This record gives sequence, structure tokens and C-alpha cells, in this order.
Amino acid sequence: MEFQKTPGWLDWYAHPAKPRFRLPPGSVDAHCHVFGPGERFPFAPERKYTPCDASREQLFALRDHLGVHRNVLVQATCHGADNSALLDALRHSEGRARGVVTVRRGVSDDELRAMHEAGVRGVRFNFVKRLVDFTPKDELAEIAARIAPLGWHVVIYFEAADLAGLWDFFTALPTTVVVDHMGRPDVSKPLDGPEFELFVKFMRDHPNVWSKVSCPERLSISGPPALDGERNAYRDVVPFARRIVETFPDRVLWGTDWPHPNLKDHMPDDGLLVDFIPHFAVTPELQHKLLVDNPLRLYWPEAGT
Ligand code: 0GY
Repeated sequence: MEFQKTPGWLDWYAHPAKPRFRLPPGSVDAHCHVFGPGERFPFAPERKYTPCDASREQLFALRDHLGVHRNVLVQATCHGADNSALLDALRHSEGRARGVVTVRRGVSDDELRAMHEAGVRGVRFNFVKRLVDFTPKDELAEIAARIAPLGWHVVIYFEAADLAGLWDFFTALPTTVVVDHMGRPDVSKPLDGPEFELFVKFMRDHPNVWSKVSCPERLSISGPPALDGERNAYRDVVPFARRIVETFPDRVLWGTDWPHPNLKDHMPDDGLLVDFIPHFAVTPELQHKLLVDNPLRLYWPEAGT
């Protein structure tokens, strides 16, 4: 099937820089996607955007280029609850990829078992209104109860301003809960202001809550490297990311977010995203937890560290 990209859509970097920061051996990119290819894995009719293609072969090539060892693929909303492209990638990863899927209430036990077999370890609940239509909370609670016995977790994606309203639902979830992109803080607000404090409290009071320290390019207002050089890339995100990494070093994950859906004014160079890591995880110990120990504990506990 032929698909037309959403107007203004920026494609991912075809030739990212080789990172200068050497990732520790065994590092995991714990947030990335595959898109299609649309001809083989059509995008969902209910999608809110149409991406460019980003195949599993291209993802695995990026993995090797960056020095990443393993990937966690997260179902993107443009594929709805059809996880075929993601499952196909897992099955071709030689055990080096795990997945987080989107399912609906009607999913069967056999389907869940087959997904587990392929490497799925979580479901994603998305509350970002520009990306999805509303799903009733009782349906999500039912799904959470179904996947909990499999040892899976729930990944949640929401805007910072919506955390208070979603609090009761999130804090009742029966599994480990992983937040995408630090709950999307508004980095123009103070680090110790009420909005980010609520997110810190969410993690502090609930030891089952983890956070991905990812997507500086989505959160930054100061932006990518400019005339003052790459050392200053996304500098406004650094204090927020540092605070989460240093306060909760055993519950943080990192990911590229390749192929970076819905960016229209700036596409990050994935090599520079790797070089950004030591700005917010400033010691080798913090880096090892973020990139190796924590994701292995959650996604490959059998691999040990
Ligand atoms: C991300 C971010 C976005 C999109 C999705 O599933 C998705 O479509 O997650 C976004 O637009 O902020 O994590 O990929």
C-alpha cells in the first residue's frame, strides 16, 4: 500500500555521527520504534500521523553503528494495536530485542503467550491526546490485570500537565510502571517547581515507577547544537535529566527514540544523542546502571549483569 508522509515530516538521519562517547559493553537502547515498511506492514487506519518507513534492518544497522548491543522496541501509535512490524523485528533480532506492545481488550491468552515468546515484556498506555483517541480506564485496568501474571510491565506516555489527573489510575497499576521521556516536563519551568516536583514525588513514593531519560530533542527549547557547539546541545534538559538519574539511579532507562516521530523543525543526529548521555549521567557508575544494569534487569533478567 502507498502511504503519504504527514506534511512537514522530517526523516531520520541517514548518516548519523559516530559517537565520541563509548557506550559501555552491553548497552541497551530502551526506546525505539520500527515503522512499516508500509507496503509490508500497513499503518493503522486510526493513526494520527503517517511516518516515513523505518525498517528493522535500518534499526539494527543504527544499533551497530552506535555501539548499542540490545534494543527495546515500543509500539508506536501509527501502527495502532497491530504489532506485526514490531513482532517481526523481535523475531529477527536473535534475542537482542524485546518489545512493548499495544493491545486491546479482546486480545486472547494465546496471542499474549505468542508475544511473550517473541520477546514482548510490556504494554504501552498512551495518554498524549495528539497521538491517540481516548481508551476507557476500565479497559486499560483490565489489560494491566491480564499482563501482570506474565511478569510484564506498563509503559505510560503522558504530558506533564496531565499527571495530576491520571495519578489515581497510575498509582493503582499492579505492575512495574515505566514513564516515557520523564513525563515530558516543561523545561522552561523551574526544576523545583510544582510540576516537576509532582513527577519526582510520583517516583519517590512509588518504587515500582521507572523513567526513561530520553528525548531531549523533544523537550528542549534551547535546541540542538548551534554556534556554541555540541557541548551545549539540549542544555535546558540537563538539570531535569540529571535530577532523575541521580535521585533514582536504579530505575532509569535510556533510549534514542529512533526514528523520532513527529519532529517538524529539528531532527536529532543519533550519534550526538549518545554523546549527550554523559552530560546527565555523569559518572561511569550512573552510566552503567542507566545503559546496562537497569534495562537488563527489566528486559533480560536471565542475562544477569
Ligand atoms: C515517541 C514519541 C511520540 C510518538 C509516539 O507512539 C507514538 O506515536 O510515541 C511523540 O510524538 O511524542 O516516544 O515516539
